[in-house]
Amino acid sequence: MGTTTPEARPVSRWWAALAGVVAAGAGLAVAELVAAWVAPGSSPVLAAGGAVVDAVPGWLKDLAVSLFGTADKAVLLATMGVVLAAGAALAGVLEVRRPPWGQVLLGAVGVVAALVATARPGATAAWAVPSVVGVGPGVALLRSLAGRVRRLGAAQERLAAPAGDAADGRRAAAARREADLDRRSFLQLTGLAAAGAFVAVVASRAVGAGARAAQAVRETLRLPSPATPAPAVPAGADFGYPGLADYVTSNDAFYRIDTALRVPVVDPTTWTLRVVGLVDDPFELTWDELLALPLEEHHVTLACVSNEVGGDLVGNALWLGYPVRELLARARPHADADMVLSRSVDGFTAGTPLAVLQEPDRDCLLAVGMNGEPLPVEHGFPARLVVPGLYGYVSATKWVTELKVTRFADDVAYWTPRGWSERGPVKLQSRIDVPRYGDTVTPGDDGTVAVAGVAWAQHTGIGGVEVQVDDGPWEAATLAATVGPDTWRQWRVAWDTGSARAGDHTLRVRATDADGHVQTSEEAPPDPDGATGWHTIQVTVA
Ligand SMILES: Nc1nc2c(c(=O)[nH]1)N[C@H]1C(S)=C(S)[C@@H](COP(=O)(O)O)O[C@H]1N2
Ligand SMILES: [Mo]
Repeated sequence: MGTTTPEARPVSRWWAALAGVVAAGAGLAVAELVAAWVAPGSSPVLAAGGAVVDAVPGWLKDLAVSLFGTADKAVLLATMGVVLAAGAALAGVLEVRRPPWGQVLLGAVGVVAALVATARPGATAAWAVPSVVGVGPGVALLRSLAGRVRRLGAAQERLAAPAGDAADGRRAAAARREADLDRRSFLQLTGLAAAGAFVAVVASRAVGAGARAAQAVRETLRLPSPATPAPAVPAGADFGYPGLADYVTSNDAFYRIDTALRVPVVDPTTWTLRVVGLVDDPFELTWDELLALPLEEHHVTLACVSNEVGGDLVGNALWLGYPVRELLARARPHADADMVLSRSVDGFTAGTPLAVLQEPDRDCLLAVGMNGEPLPVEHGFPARLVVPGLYGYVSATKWVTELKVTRFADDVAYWTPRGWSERGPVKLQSRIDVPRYGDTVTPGDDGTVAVAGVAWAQHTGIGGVEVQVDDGPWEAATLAATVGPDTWRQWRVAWDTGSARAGDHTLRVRATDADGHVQTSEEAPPDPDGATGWHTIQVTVA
């Protein structure tokens, strides 16, 4: 063997290509398996396919549909498969001839796939995980297979050298044995990788099947109309400014927080809610029984205790459900009970004060609908709790299957031993959405800049919002209309920059609740019971 770059003979070019295809295929199979756990949409194949569909110009899409009809998706996937196989073969040849460029190519494809997946609608950062995890075994396999191909090529070269004397003959026999060994070890590893990839793909189909089934059930589901519809959203509830959070958050834009690595998949036809514990009449409610009850619809703003001042772990939705207070009344709690421990199929629990759930004028719901649809799978399908005025971690159990009436002295909820407060009433907060931190703003013709945001004090309501520029006086904001105290409220101020010199300025916001309490300036981190402080941003006036 020479000291220069090992050159493979043409005969091993096909082996090199095969090495690339097998390595890429195995990596992709691993990625698909991981994707089945992360989220159905995070599959690199589906994400890349979706991106291609979105990027294809209209005329080409029309042409594809007219040529292939409903098979256009299959044609797309097949085309992608061919392109991918060609690229993988190229990576194989590259890796055999110019290591490590094949690995670099495969790695780069993985990185691009990860980026494409995270850019899909509804994607989270986690959608990068399948591609990132798949690249490892793909690259390692490519490296190892290419090494075998290279050795095989070298052995074949020695074989091809003309045999002269007896020593050459022995050398040739040794080279032949070596070539046989190299070939066998290449084929063994290739076979093993292909078998592994096959198992991974079968497993990913099996893992994904449950999620697809639940998704399919959800899609065909028709929820009953509410017996008590929500009051209409008043016309003036949403200023409609670009960049300002919508008064009603769409399901796609709604923040998601839970401990579930994999979204629990619950079949509503087998789902039940058990109401048990310190009650006279424990009972179990089926899905059909729940839907037959008179349902109510309410707008409620949900907030996460982990939300930083100025953060976006808060959203407002229209929830359809049945009052929890009625369920509790039916079970008849004992007088010494003071907590309801709600439990999810995935083991998560929240501890909610029993008295809060029983309040006649607080609309705590066992919710089945969100903004006119069945709950999205990741927001708790088929049923969850929604409690106005309490942070999600002590109230908003998704995929809920049990309400256990108990006592704070006897039971602990999921987050309590992990350092979070046992009780979690939502704290009065306000946020500046427009302009954004660091923006350069240009005053309009009237010399003003629109400053706007949201403020919330669930179940108490917002009474006022004020904005301060630099160390100037607090200026009262105009409040948008609202359906009631359980939702956040938009606010706006026309900041008159006439007196403000062009340059850097600080904007602060503070809210006052409907009871007259002013939001505290004292800064507290989210841990253990919710952040406080005034949202403060820097902007530059051009
Ligand atoms: N099963 C389950 N339910 C859960 C959680 C969870 O981790 N598991 N997290 C809670 C927390 S901390 C919050 S803030 C809300 C968030 O609800 P969302 O994801 O629909 O916005 O769900 C709550 N319900
Ligand atoms: Mo939360």
